[in-house]
Amino acid sequence: MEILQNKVQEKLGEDRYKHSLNVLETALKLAKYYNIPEEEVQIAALLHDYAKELTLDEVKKLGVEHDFSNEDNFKMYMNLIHGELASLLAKSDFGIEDIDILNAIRYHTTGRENMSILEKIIYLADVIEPSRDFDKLNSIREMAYVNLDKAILMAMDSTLDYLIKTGSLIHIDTIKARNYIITEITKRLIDE
Ligand code: DGI
Ligand code: FE
Ligand code: FE
Repeated sequence: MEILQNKVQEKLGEDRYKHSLNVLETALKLAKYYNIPEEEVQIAALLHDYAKELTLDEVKKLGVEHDFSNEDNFKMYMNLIHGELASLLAKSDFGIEDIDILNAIRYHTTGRENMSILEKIIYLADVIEPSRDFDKLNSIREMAYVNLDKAILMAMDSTLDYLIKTGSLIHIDTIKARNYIITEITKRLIDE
């Protein structure tokens, strides 16, 4: 794990490395609370943003193609695909084969339908780690230890608010993930 941590430190600027350690710390707390094995959480948390500072050439080499014709496009797509890129690198550079870990890394930005507990923990830890600061964050932090799905829905709503305010394109996985969680929450209300 130390080797992994050092490689992440080499690859990322200081702030993003600190963010990764914060996500690690937050994810481990959630993992303990929800009885998830530590090792998977550690790997996924440390690597989730591993690809975020890749250059255009490095992204092209990994074979993930989008319209990178200008700087703004590249930035937007990097926001959306750095999870996918990191999951590719987790496999090729670190030999990670565990599909749950790879999915947690891959879908940490948008979420997706039917997320595993590991995926949910990484998604949420990324949003609520101690250096984050936005409206409603404290209520999401509290909800994280009451109802994981409800906390994720709140986090998704905040992200959507932000995306709408900034006129951003909304990824279909973001919508699908939110619809799925709402359905789950509603189902559980009916079951109870
Ligand atoms: O990598 P981080 O900054 O730790 O966090 P992240 O991977 O959750 O999110 C990266 C950025 O992606 C953040 O500014 C929000 C944005 N994002 C999340 N969902 C969508 C999105 N951007 C667009 N355009 N569409 C989405 O659906
Ligand atoms: Fe990220
Ligand atoms: Fe992150």
